[in-house]
Order: sequence, then structure tokens, then C-alpha cells
Amino acid sequence: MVASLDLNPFDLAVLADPFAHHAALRDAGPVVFLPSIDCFAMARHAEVQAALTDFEIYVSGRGVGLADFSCEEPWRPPSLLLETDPPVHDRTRGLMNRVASLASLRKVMPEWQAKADALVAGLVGHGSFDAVPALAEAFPLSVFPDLIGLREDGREHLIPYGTVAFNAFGPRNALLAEAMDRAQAATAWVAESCQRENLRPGGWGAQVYAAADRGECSPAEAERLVRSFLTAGVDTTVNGIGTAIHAFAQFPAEWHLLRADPSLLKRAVEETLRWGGTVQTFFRTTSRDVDVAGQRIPEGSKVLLFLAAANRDPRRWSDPDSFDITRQASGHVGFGFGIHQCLGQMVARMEAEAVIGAMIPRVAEIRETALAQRRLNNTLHAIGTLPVEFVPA
Ligand code: OVM
Repeated sequence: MVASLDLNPFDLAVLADPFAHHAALRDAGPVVFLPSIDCFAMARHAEVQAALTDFEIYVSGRGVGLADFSCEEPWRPPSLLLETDPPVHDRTRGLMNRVASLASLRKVMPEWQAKADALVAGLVGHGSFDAVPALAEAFPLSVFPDLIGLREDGREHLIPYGTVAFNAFGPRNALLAEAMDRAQAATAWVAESCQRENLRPGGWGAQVYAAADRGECSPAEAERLVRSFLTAGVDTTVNGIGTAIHAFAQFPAEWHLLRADPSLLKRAVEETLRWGGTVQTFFRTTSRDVDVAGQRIPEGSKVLLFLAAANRDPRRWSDPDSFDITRQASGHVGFGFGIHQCLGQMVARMEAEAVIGAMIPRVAEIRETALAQRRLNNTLHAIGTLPVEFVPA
């Protein structure tokens, strides 16, 4: 018998403080049933990683949110990466991997670092400011749209669009309704921005269309693939960077340690990905009956994978709730795992390295001047405001 747990992961109180509920989810068993949403769930690192690895049983093509695309209409045409299984997934992912290459990122890194340096320099010693708009949003918006080759006007739509997309993985609750209302103009802007004529030559968007010209996908597929960059690439890094700054503000000893040894930067970024839980959850759907640790999950079940709980599973990590930049955090599932593992993970790491790297020589102390506030989201552990002061070095 699979244990049942009386917990609705999409209750506003749970979304406000998800980590408070993870131990109960992990301790209930390797698999638990959540009657509140009629889904199975896994929250231990071993089982979450195994399910993400087994893409044939835990499929993505029926949606990676609560809605089962085999019987419910998706809110938009499905992603050709995220919400698609092999063989189509492998073709589209291969093409996108070639576009989102490390080589093309290395080329822009000096420019990104200069932008981050200037942005941080302008914030140091100026008293209290909200690090969410001033840094966590400002930096990604200053580099990512140019990387894709988006037109200049309307880039502010990217964040509300991402907010809808990540809310849409949950139930049709008030959070989704409100995000949808706010993002009507954003949805139209994103659709237009994915069209070939609106993408600058040389950007990643234009390179996807170049792949279509070589016969690697159709022009209609190219348009949908560019949409993936716009959907997944902004709200995630904004909240990841916000969470990283918040982490160092809460753990000043870790900030001092990083300043004393900047060679820990990459390790520190990885630890923010493990500890931070920006992407809390994703669903899969079982393609057949499956036994997990002797417990039966029937075919067609939605299975909620708690990535953030897996990343703090004491069965896998020692002292998991402590933010420790010296730990070996690789093996976290903050970017997922297996064939769907985040396509943009190097973009995310490079953005975080640029911002934190800019802060290391300039910011002696990160002081929270008021309590940070969350922006509730069905999938993201999002930060709404982060009032801080950067004390000059
Ligand atoms: C997509 C996508 C991929 C990852 C995350 C995501 C909204 C979307 O391919 O559209 O979140």
C-alpha cells in the first residue's frame, strides 16, 4: 500500500513555505499518494532521480504539469522539448543543443561580466534598494534577450509570460488566473517575437531557423522551439539570482568565505542551485503500471516530483538545510536529470557567475534592510522583493 499524505502542495500556505513540508513528504515513503490532487509523489533524491532517468515509463508528452494532455486541453500548444518524448524530443533537443552551445556562450561572457560589473558598481554604497528589480531582473534582461536576438521593444513582457507558464503546471487556481489576466499582452508579444522576421541575425533564435533551413525541423517547429527559450529562460534565472543573493544575505559567513576565496564561485553557484529550490516541482505521467520500492503506481498516473525536496534529502546530503558553498553540490536535480535536463543550464550558471562574481570584490556585506517577500507561484519558489544594502568593500 502506498502511504497517503493529507497535503495539497498547491495550497497558498504550502507554496509560501514549501521546505517546511518536505520532510513529511520524504518520510511518508519512497512514493506517496496525495488525495488532494489525486496524484502520486516522490520527494527522496534516489526516487526522483530514478524517475527522471526513466523517460519511457515517466513520460513528458502527457504534460509535465497537473493536466494530463491525453484528456485535457493544454493552455498553449505543447513545447517540442519539455512536453515531448523521444523520438521527436531527441531531434529537437539535438538541434537546440547545437544552438545553445558553450562556445557561443564563452564569446559573450566578457561582455556579460562587464555589464554585471557596471550594474553592481552602481548599487554599492547607495543605501537600501530592492535587489529583485535592480539586479535579479535587470541583469538577465540586459543579456538574455540579446543572446536570443529579440527585438528591443516589449522585453518587459518576458517575466509575466514566464510567470504564467510556470503557474500553468499547477491547478487552475487563483494564482494562474491572475497571472493569465496580467499576461494577455505578453502572450501576444511572445508569439510575435518567435517569428523569423522579428529575430536578429546571429542570435540563437535566428540559428534555430537556420537549422530549419537545413531540414533539421520545419519552420513551424522552429517558431515553437524559439518559444522555449523565451518561456524557460527568464523567470528561472531571475529567481535563481534573487535566491542566490538572498542565500548570501542569510548566511553572511558563506559570503565572507567566498570573498576570501573567489575560486569557490562555481561551487557556490552550484550550492545555490541545490539549496535554493527555484524550480520546486515537475510532474511526469506513467506510461504503464510500475512498481517502486514494492509499491504499485498504475498506468496513466500523474507523479509529482519534488526536485527541491530531493535536493535537501538527508538520505543524500549531510546537513541539507545549511547553505554551504564548500560542499560538493553536483548531483542536485535543480536542473532536472536525464534527457530533459535543463537546456539552458550553462546560461543560468554563467548569469549567476557574472552577478555574484561582480559582487565579490565590491560588496563587503549584504544587509537585508527589510524582510524579503515571496511571489507565490505554482512551480517556482519565487522572490518578490529583496530589500538590501550593499556595504562597499
Ligand atoms: C519550454 C519550457 C522548458 C522548460 C521549462 C519551461 C515554463 C518551459 O520548452 O517551453 O517552463
